[in-house]
Amino acid sequence: MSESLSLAARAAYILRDNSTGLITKASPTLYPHQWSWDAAFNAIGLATVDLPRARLELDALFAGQWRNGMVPHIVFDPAADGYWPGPAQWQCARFNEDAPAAPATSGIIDPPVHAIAVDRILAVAAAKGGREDELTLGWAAHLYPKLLAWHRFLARDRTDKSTGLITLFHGWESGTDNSPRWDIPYGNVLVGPDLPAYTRRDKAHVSSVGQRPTDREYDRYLWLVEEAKEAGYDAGLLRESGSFQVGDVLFTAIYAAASDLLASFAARLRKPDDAAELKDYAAQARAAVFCHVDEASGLAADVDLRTGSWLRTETVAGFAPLIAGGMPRYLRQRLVTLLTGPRWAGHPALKWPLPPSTSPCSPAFNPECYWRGPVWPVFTWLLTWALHRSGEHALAARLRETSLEQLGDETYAEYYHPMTGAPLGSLNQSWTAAAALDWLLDREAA
Ligand code: 2M8
Repeated sequence: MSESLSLAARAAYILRDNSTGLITKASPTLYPHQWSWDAAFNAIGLATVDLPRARLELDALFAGQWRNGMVPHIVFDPAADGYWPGPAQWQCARFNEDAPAAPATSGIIDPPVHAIAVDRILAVAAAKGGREDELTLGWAAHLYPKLLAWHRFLARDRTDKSTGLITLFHGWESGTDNSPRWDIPYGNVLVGPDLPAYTRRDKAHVSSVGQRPTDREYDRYLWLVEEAKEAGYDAGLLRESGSFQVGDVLFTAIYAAASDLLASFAARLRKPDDAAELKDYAAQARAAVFCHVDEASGLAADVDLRTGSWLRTETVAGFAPLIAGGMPRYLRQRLVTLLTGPRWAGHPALKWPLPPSTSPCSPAFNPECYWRGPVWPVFTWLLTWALHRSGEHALAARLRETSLEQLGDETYAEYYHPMTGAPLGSLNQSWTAAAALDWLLDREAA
């Protein structure tokens, strides 16, 4: 079997094995439920091998959408156990009348990559043509109002008026949970004595606990869940009471790109008013990201909304402007040079020239720990997608090929040690397999 075939077969097998028949678990044991942004990436990978399952993946996720348009970061599988905090901790339907009684969900959000996924799925279906193309187009038209409600929710409930950035009330909402980008705002989260007792379940699923966040971090994570419940999962109340409030440049950039794509789809559906509204969201979000580029480093900076300070830690989220798209060429060149240079993918100590989650030059860099240093293939995929979109095809192809080399051990790990190349976190992680499948399709098309 050729190397590509073997990689593809194993990746497809992982996605099949992680399926419950309805959803794809984010990973076999560490994350036995459906995560929102994982589902979107997984659907992209599934589209390459099984279009009906790609469609089902997003349908199942949107079954958990709240009446106010919010797409929760987890839709729980009632048959799965072993993940904490689960439905009993979130109790969303009890605290917020917009939450569905079933399926049970979490009460916070994930980055809005869904319209990006729909766009990719439509492209794969169009290349196939025939009945699958027709079915997929019909499916996307049916999903469209739900996507629009989701984007409207983010514009209405989560856009910060002063910075234009999307506001997050929990680090989990960024998807980059313990990234050092959040160290300062988390330092101001004071855990009260009434934090409920809990037992972590995640540490049992990794080869060393140093790969996961610390217990101190988990206290804060749970504390913020308690705060959110107290506020009835209401963004207006959380703006008054939340002890963690940040403007996230990466989330906002993803929102800009996804709103652009959804606007194009709205135009295709002959909904010019929606298209104009979505274009507006995209333009405002993009402008907010560009306004937060730190002149000295060239990277975009998040904002601690409780103090107004910019958060300048060198994390991969700083490349948000590349993801937002629409950058003037000279600014894009500057970011591309930075991305491939010695502070990032060109750092001499790296096993592969791929961007780690935190720059090895940053004092916060930890090569083994979760979002504090390892390379995340799914994030590299997002960068290759964005680079293609902005015409940087050669670099996108280089990162794709290097990533496929990285995945050559076929462990499909959640993240990798940037210096040794060791697989870390969960093995057989769905979104890593999904990224590989899309890269392989892209390689074939090249
Ligand atoms: C990780 O986050 C969850 C909490 O949401 C966890 O650690 O329990 C993050 O990497 C997040 O981005 C991802 O969506 C999730 C499932 O893969 O795992």
